[in-house]
Amino acid sequence: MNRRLPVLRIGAASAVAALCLTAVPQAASAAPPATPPGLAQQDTLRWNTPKDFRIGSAVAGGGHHTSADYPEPFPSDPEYRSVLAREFSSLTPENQMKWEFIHPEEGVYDFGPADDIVDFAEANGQVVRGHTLFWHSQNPDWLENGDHTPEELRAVLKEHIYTVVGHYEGRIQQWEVANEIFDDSGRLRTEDNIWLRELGPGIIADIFRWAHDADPNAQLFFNDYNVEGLNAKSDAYYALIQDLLAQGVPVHGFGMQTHLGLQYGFDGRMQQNLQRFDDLGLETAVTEIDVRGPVGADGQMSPELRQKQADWYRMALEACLAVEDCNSFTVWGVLDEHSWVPNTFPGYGDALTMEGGYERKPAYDALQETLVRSQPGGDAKWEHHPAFR
Ligand code: 9MR
Repeated sequence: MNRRLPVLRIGAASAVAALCLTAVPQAASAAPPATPPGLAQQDTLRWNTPKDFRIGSAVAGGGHHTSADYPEPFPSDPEYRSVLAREFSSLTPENQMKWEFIHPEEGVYDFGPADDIVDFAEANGQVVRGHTLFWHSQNPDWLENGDHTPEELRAVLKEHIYTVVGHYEGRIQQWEVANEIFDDSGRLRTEDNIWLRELGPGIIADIFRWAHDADPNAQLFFNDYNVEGLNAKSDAYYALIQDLLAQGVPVHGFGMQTHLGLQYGFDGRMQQNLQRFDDLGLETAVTEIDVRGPVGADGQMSPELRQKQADWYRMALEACLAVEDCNSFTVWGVLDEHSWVPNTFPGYGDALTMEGGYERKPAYDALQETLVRSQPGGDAKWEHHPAFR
């Protein structure tokens, strides 16, 4: 992909809206209606995304949402669904494909909530990122506290991957096959990851081979947090992936979750880091971005911090857009009110790009502006919209 990011700076959201209107081209043939259904304004993230690039969101449900004081928004809230469809071209089930939800009892699968997301995505011209097949967290009790022998565990894992990946064959763009397998010092999680502990590191190659066998068209990813910059953890992935590729293991991508905190720095080498994985022939992606900061009693950061947050969103998106095969950028939820952050980090939050009644924060405007700037002269924004398929 050939994208250019001109130095032109556009400050105000209103300028962005004006730019969107002038930069969006008309279709060369089969002219689209002037006002596409569900897309009355060309003022969305999705509309302004380069045609071979996906802007995504997690779909709230499961996990911390199960104990929240709101009904799960995806099944129950038409406005939530409409914003998802309008703003994003890629969806990731936030929890609904994790082991504890999709495989709650041994040999029993519950595909319902994840099926609903995949159906919705297809109806709206969106792709789906599958999350996740191999992790140390959110595993069901029957697995973590069972008494399986290593041979049985291997069979359980293989059956799970064939069943889940096979169930969605042809419908998942990218699978997060292995999630968070290294700790921050770059050591494999051989204690808290049941599979690595019981089966050893050799299982990593097997799960990629099984997933590829079950869906040869899905792109198979590693995924982790704190790997945006150059550090021991990203170095560990870089070495492991080179090793696996040399063995012919079907690894296709590296995902940077990008859960950032304003109290830490932004590693300015994110583009360089993405590039080195790109140079291995991989797809790369920003898979779960949010940018948290200290909040007051109202749950909000200061305006100054919100501006800094917007800058960090912009820098992450610019890094991705600048790398040839960084083709997907996903925010870890739509609304601050649904975010996992305040649950896990009390006193921190305000981490996403919209709040309340889907009001846009400076971070939203920064993303939209960056998408617009990435394609001066315009590109086929409407291509991924169902109205034009
Ligand atoms: O957002 C998810 C939240 O609803 C769950 O309660 C939590 C449980 O671990 O997982 C959150 O999502 C995580 C993702 O699956 C993997 N990367 C870190 C994310 C934030 O914790």
